[in-house]
Amino acid sequence: MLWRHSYALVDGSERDVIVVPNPHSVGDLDNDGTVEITLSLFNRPVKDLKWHATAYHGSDGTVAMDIPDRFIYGIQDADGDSVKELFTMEALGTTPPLFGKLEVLNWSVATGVRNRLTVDRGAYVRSTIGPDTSWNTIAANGDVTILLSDLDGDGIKEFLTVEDTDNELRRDKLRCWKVSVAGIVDRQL
Ligand SMILES: [Ca+2]
Ligand SMILES: [Ca+2]
Ligand SMILES: [Ca+2]
Ligand SMILES: [Ca+2]
Repeated sequence: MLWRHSYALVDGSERDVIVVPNPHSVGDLDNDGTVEITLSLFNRPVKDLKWHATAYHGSDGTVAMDIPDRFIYGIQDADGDSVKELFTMEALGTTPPLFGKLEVLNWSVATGVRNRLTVDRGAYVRSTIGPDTSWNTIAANGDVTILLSDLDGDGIKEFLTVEDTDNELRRDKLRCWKVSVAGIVDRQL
């Protein structure tokens, strides 16, 4: 074993941390040749009763990235530059909201966190990864990630968001976002 983080309390009292992995949690997040483990953690790595978008260095388990108040819905390289995009939502309570502030972020040791897109009162359209993979999970929703696909066949990937623009907790707007290194732009459905 290289390293471990134990989240169970030794006295057997109630668990004080929630760990939510993603189908793409293990991999090189910033394309620097080293593997990171990227997770949504509640109450860790800082014990502050907040969600954290967290990446641990795969080699030694030390904290590489820690973005408080963020929940991760997708970890995928959408624009093909080998740096993975983090599809996050602002989460201020113990449960991420139905609609929230979405931010697509890049992170690297060299540059820190970089914002690629912000969508207010939004949610990602998500899908389960296919049954044909060799990958498996026991985590709730552990096989769910954002829907990211070349929807119009132009060789550039798109993803979808829904928004609740009038704040009554029902979706009233669907947008398709085209992701390239130059930027993430509304494709105007
Ligand atoms: Ca890395
Ligand atoms: Ca990328
Ligand atoms: Ca496309
Ligand atoms: Ca609405």
